[in-house]
Amino acid sequence: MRQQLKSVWYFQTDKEIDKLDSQINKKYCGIETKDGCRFLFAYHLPEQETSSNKHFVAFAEIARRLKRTIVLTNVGRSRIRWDRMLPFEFYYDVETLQKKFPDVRFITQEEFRKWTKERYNKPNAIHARIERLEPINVEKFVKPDFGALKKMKRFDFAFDNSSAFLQLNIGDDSSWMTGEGNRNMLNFLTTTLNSKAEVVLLVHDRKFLIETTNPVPYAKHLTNAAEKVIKKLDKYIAIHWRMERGEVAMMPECAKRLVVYLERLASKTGINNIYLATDYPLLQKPQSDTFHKLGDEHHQAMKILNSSFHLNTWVSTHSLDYLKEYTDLAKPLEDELAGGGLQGILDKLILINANYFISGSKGCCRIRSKYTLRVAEERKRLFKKGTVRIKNIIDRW
Ligand SMILES: Nc1nc2c(ncn2[C@@H]2O[C@H](COP(=O)(O)OP(=O)(O)OP(=O)(O)O)[C@@H](O)[C@H]2O)c(=O)[nH]1
Ligand SMILES: [Mg+2]
Repeated sequence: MRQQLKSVWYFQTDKEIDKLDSQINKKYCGIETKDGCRFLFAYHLPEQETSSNKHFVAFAEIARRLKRTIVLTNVGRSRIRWDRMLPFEFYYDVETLQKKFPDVRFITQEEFRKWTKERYNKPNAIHARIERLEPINVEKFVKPDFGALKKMKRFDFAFDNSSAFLQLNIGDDSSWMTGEGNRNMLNFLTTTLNSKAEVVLLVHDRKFLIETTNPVPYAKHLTNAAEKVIKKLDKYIAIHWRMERGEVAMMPECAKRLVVYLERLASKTGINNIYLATDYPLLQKPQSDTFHKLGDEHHQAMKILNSSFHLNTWVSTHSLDYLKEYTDLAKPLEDELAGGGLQGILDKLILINANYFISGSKGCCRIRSKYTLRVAEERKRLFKKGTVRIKNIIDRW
């Protein structure tokens, strides 16, 4: 390939090279567009899965407004980021996302990477960072900061003196969370990102959303795996214990309180199956990569629970054993299962469908966890729809 590339450079005219590039564009963009390919690549979403998921939908909306193809950024260990090893479709149901955005074109990160590599004249790019700074809805041209971009050697972009590095100020949540503020923010982003560059590289500083964002649904292989557990357990009480940021010293006491709570609930409802979802390390590492303070108290708490009940978990139910079939992804999947990511999604789906859902009280867990709140939100939706198995939305032990 290198050889061929060289000979092309030495013996072809500019016009011929343009023609070759235009063929490459056609191969990856599918359609013959007057302007060639136009991509939006949100390459690093800073939050963990529950929030990043919604952020990605916001980027899809921006791609729609800009009439750009959106790159389906890789995923792994509960993040949506270019440097992760699993394809986007391993976490998410791309078909359903496509139905939500029928006029947006998608490209996998791998195909996008190949496009940048194959091009003779490398695609030109601009870089924009959405910041929660004031004055709001103001763009600033900033000094090129190649920071993370330098590490992205697997892609090839052309930055020249005219390549813009933009800082887009949207202010804090109160400026853009709802209503007119939200519409203004989106219009501002759409206008400022309306560039002729072939690639818009976009990052953001933690939070930004479109008002009515529903999350991207999860991949079919995960909903099927969850469905099997839900069917097998039939009636079950599910607990979400997000230990990170609970008070470490309180953990054993919290476990004792949970045992009492569960005994009462089981006898009141006649349901004895218990499913535990937690960020505690069921295998090697905590299942949240921001969970740094794992102490003896966490282990004691888990011992108390285990000695009181038979706890069903994603490990005990072997519900992710089928991932061994993906031999070409063996290494990233091994890393994933030792830490967190896919199992967090599976747990979430099982929690959503439990007959009873309980989570910790103040001090015992991360009480404002978006993960827990997302489960409650979805249960509420199912309850309102008349799903009979949902007996409560959320209670705290
Ligand atoms: N397997 C598993 N993983 C979990 C569980 N709870 C949290 N995690 C992991 O920890 C991550 C938590 O990140 P988020 O999804 O952002 O939720 P959160 O951190 O509770 O919410 P915020 O702090 O508000 O962002 C999840 O994505 C999972 O990977 C759980 O019950 N089971
Ligand atoms: Mg988080």
